[in-house]
Amino acid sequence: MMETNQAADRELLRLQEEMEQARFRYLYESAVKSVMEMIKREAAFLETLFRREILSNINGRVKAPESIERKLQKKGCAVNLETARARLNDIAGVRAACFFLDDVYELAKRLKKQKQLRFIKEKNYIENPKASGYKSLHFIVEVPVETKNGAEWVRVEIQLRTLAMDFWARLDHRLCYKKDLKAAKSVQRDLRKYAEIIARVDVQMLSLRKRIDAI
Ligand code: 0O2
Repeated sequence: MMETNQAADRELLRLQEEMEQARFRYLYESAVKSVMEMIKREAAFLETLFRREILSNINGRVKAPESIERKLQKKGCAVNLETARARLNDIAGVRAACFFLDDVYELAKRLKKQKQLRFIKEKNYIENPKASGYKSLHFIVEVPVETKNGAEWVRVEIQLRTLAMDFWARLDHRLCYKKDLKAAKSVQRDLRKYAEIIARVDVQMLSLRKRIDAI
């Protein structure tokens, strides 16, 4: 048991060292920055077009070595950077929240027109929420990062959602996500119920905005 723990510690240490390498940091930090700038630019375009604020908040990150280790172990993969780059789609991640539901889709439409993005995969957890109640629109994209050998396409996970969905997801993340609460059925049930309540309010706020727009 002790030997297993020591081997896992060594793997994590090596992963941390690999992730500290300048080339890796440059590629993934540039990819995050580039996608964030693109989203902000497209949101600004929509703000001018619709004359209202679109983007509530946006953030980006390169996944921490401990989270990469956990995810690789969950998938039954070896813990090293090469496997992580091959098997994980979200080493680089950008999350953006819009005030209203229709703006999430408008923003997604604008992003799909970007020549600088290759769309690899789409998961619509707004239409098909996760069992937890989680709602969000996910895209796996690739974005070019300039290197001395030409452009390298780096994968980034984009999560787009409303401010209300973001509120639920952030609280869930703090309270439950990744904790083993499988036994606590009532916690799961309540979280799902609150996600549904929030979703109803989201739709009502959108129809209120449309009524106000029409006045
Ligand atoms: P963290 O800490 O947020 O980064 P894939 O290989 O893309 O098919 P993956 O990566 O499991 O499979 O993709 P999935 O399930 O589409 O999206 C995973 C991410 O969505 C998570 O990343 C969370 O950010 C978010 N997410 C999914 N389910 C929930 C949930 O129930 N609650 C909350 N709060 N967030 C959720 P990570 O790496 O798990 O976590």
